[in-house]
Amino acid sequence: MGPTGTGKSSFISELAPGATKVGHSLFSCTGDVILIEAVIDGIPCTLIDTPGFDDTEKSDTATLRLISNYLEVALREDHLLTGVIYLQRITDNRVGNVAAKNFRMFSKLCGTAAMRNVVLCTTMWDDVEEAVGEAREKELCDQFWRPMIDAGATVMRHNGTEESALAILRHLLNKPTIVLQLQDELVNRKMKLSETAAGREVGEDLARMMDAHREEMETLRRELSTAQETDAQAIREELAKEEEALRARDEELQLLMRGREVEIRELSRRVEERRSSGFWDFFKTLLPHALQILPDILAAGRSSGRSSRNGTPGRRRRRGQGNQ
Ligand SMILES: Nc1nc2c(ncn2[C@@H]2O[C@H](COP(=O)(O)OP(=O)(O)O)[C@@H](O)[C@H]2O)c(=O)[nH]1
Ligand SMILES: [Mg+2]
Repeated sequence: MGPTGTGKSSFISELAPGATKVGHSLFSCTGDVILIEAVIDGIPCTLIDTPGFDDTEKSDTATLRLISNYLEVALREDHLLTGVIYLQRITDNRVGNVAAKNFRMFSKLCGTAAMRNVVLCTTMWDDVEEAVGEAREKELCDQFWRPMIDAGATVMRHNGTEESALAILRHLLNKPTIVLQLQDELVNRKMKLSETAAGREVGEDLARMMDAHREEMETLRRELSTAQETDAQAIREELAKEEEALRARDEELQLLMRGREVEIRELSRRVEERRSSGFWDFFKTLLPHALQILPDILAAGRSSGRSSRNGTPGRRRRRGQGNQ
């Protein structure tokens, strides 16, 4: 998770080369929660790419609905999460509004109980002087990220290489699975999305923005009542813009309140479809790995009879370029 442009899809591509092109999306008609199968140290994994809460195409409500639909179905289907990675660019010289909002949403979504399975990860280290990056990282750890670190989250760096992406995955892979706060609220406590901590955050943001639009419209109406005809047209245009913005926020609020039963049913159906074609998917996922370890298996076969620790099929081998 994390704001747009922090390197989420690139991170996944390091682990599953070409994945963003061949990524298996359950959600092609609804957007951007994308599941990518990969094999890490011989363990089949699903990497989940999510949109940030700053998408130019989608409102925060739409983004939250996408993510919560996925999380709800995943828990219902017993597809539990092992870890969550939050990305932040180390090249950003301060935590701006966008990053702050994304981090707020992230913490409301995860909840403190899941923090031991969270990695707070800085990216783009190749684009910053080490000393500058270190000072920023310290500031993040001392201030912004402090509560999550205190609750058990780990801070790691990703320098854009496969090795560093793998190190982060390995840190998470063997942990016990977790249920995120949003999953617990939606599935176990049967809350509506608007009642969850993440939903309330988006709702409060919307309410604040709607108040600001109403106040601005009030001011413009007062100005209009005393304005000369020469200024009146410009004021009316501004008023129309504010009205339109207020209507858009109101629609977003309605979307936040709206039930998700139809979307959840549709998503569950697709998960079921995917499961029934699961053998082929699983086979396709394992195939590159199987080809990679084949020479080891053959070598182990040839030397069978001799004691052969070397024959352990490639557990720590790196993915070769030929697998893309
Ligand atoms: N310099 C540098 N650029 C990166 C790195 N990771 C990603 N990028 C670039 O940052 C941009 C955004 O990356 P992307 O993976 O699409 O981010 P997302 O929006 O979070 O999925 C792309 O142009 C990437 O090529 C990195 O480690 N170093
Ligand atoms: Mg992306």
